[in-house]
Amino acid sequence: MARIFIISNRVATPHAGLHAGGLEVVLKATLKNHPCVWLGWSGDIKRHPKTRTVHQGDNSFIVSDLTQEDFEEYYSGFANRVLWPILHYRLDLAEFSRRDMTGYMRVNDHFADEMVKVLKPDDIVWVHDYHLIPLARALRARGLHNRIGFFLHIPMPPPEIITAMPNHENLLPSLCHYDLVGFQTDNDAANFARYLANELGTPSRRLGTGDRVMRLGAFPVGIETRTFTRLARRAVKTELVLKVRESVPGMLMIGVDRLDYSKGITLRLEAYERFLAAHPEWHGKVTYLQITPRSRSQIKEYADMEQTVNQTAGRINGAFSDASWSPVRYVNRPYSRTALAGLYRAARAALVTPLRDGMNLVAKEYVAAQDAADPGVLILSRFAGAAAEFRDGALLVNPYDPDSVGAAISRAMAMPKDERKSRHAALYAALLRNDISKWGDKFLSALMGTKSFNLEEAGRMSQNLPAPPH
Ligand code: GDG
Repeated sequence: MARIFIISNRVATPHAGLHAGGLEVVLKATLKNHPCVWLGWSGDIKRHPKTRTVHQGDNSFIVSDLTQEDFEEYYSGFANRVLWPILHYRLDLAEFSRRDMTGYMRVNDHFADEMVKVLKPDDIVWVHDYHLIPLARALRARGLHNRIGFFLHIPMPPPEIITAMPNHENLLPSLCHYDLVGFQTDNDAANFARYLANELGTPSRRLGTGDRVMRLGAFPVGIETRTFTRLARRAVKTELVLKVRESVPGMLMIGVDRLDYSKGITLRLEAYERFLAAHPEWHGKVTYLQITPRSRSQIKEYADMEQTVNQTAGRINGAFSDASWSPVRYVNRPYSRTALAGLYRAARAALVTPLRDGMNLVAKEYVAAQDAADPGVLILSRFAGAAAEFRDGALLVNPYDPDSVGAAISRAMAMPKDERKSRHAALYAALLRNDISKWGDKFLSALMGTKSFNLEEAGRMSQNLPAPPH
């Protein structure tokens, strides 16, 4: 039987602890549909790295340790100090070094070597995210003929930005070794098509490399909508959520983000500060709960940001609190998915204001969690991928303009129930149109060039592929 062979930087192995990250949420949902192998970094740094396999039901998880050098150059270095900021339009934060890029290529080669040991000729390979852009090239160089797809979870900026990255010409064109390259939105796909046209002179979204054709497409990720709604309905009655409700005078507003500069948390707090300054009538009647698990704390920009967010939250509380109310509750620890679902449902509004985001699942989870009879309001950055699907129901804002975000908070708090209900109905319909249960199969059928996805047929097709050109 053919398998889906997934590879991503991190692997959500069974029994792994709480980890906040959109990619894992998406892949876990996808894994339910087909037998999969999932390979990636174990998260451990070892002097003598090992690779081990865990089996659960039809799925296998293969995790490989990295050395300190790999971690510094591939993960902290090139992936998170060059690709992450640049792909989020932040050239100002990129710190390029050739050494890191060499480490990035070396770890990609290492993953390719590990894959070659276990890959079967009929496996369908699906590579995820910016850590593994050159993997298909490394696999083709090792003689692999399988179908290989790539999905980028984060944005693809316009060529004017990408081309500022030193050595981009050695990295981005390597995406042409995939059979299909998927993006979150049409805008991302169009940006990459324009890059290819400018740099390689390719006229369209289908790019041939010998017998092989590389295609581009948009495959916006979704969530398990109905499952999440059910979870939130139960979770709102749990002790934690009831305690939070009781301890908050008035209405709750929520933000949930990994601690990351792309999420715009400081500017968001400043917008809330403007709202409080402009609307004394809301003092004591709204509390903003910001849940922000730490991520990538070893990287300097992240540690700096933690300080800035702490200071901003402290300043707001210092300026506006009284004995019975603090306007901001800022927590750094992760919560269970159930707790998050219940807190979303208990909140009258969500502030989701990234400066740039591939999609943003928090926006989608917040909508799914609402009580349709008395729903909350989603305040959403126009620069999140989710804005393309949520135009009709969300209050779309420019996160760089704290006054306009402050005005949206005031509008959300005062919004009459009928308007909240009609906006929520539009958002929920958009969620159902693009449920995550369909996402994997949409991508995989596009990868195989078939109308619908059937694993057996895909396995047969995968075996009959012509050898790729060298
Ligand atoms: C990348 C792209 C794209 C957060 N805190 C906790 C927690 N979370 C969960 C959320 C949500 C996920 O983590 C975060 O997903 P996002 O999509 O918002 O953001 P990234 O992690 O940056 O994800 C993004 C995504 O990949 C998928 O393609 O949408 O654009 O950047 O599910 O609920 N989960 C738990 N505790 C927490 O405290 N359990």
